Amino acid sequence: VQHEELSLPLYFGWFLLPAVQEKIRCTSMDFLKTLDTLEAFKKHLIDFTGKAEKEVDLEQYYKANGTLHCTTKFCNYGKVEGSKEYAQNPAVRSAYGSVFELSLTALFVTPRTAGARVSLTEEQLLLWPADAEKEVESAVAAAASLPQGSRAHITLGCAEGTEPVQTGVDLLQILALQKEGQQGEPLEMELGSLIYYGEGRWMLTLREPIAVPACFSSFYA
Ligand code: 2AM
Repeated sequence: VQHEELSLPLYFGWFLLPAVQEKIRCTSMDFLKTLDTLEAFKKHLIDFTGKAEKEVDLEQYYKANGTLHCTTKFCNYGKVEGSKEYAQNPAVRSAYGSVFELSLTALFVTPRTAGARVSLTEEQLLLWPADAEKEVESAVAAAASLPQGSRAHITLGCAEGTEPVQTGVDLLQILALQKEGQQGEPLEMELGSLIYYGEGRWMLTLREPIAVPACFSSFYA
């Protein structure tokens, strides 16, 4: 039994194929560069800096961490509840190693994280843990009532001292605000429409979703 537990990974997820990693990093950098120069963004700079008049270079602000991926189940080598059940789920076992097409439908930033929203298909939702949205209930009251898969995302970068797990929480928070109908004037940009949700939270809904091939697998080291 102990042996089985040792074989569980740090997490399961979809890993972007090498050829698209670079493309998504570029798209992300372009977005940050554009955001940084917008008057609307500059008006709310204090959300990021804590001080008026201070500048921020968004391209330097977020630190990338490793291979771009969309986590499905965080297992922490079996320490997380439901890890073993997830690994043994027939849907998970049969999908393991195959390539899926993920659809990126929005880009978002907060003073803590930068990420891309992933909109999962019915087939992809079979690999999504039932409790993923409820896990963060305490952090985001309304998140519990968001549809399954709402938390799906790719972390593009984290501010100094922020752990990547925060990206999904930030996304759920924005979606909860969206659901409550709290949105300002959308700013129409080349890639889509940008909305400010207060407290440094910005989301760009893409006019054309970006399709990326990604391999369903797991990460150990
Ligand atoms: P991410 O999915 O938001 O990027 C290793 O830390 C990976 O597992 C990261 O990709 C990270 O966040 C994700 N992760 C870490 N802790 C987690 C948790 N408690 N729940 C879900 N995902 C987690």
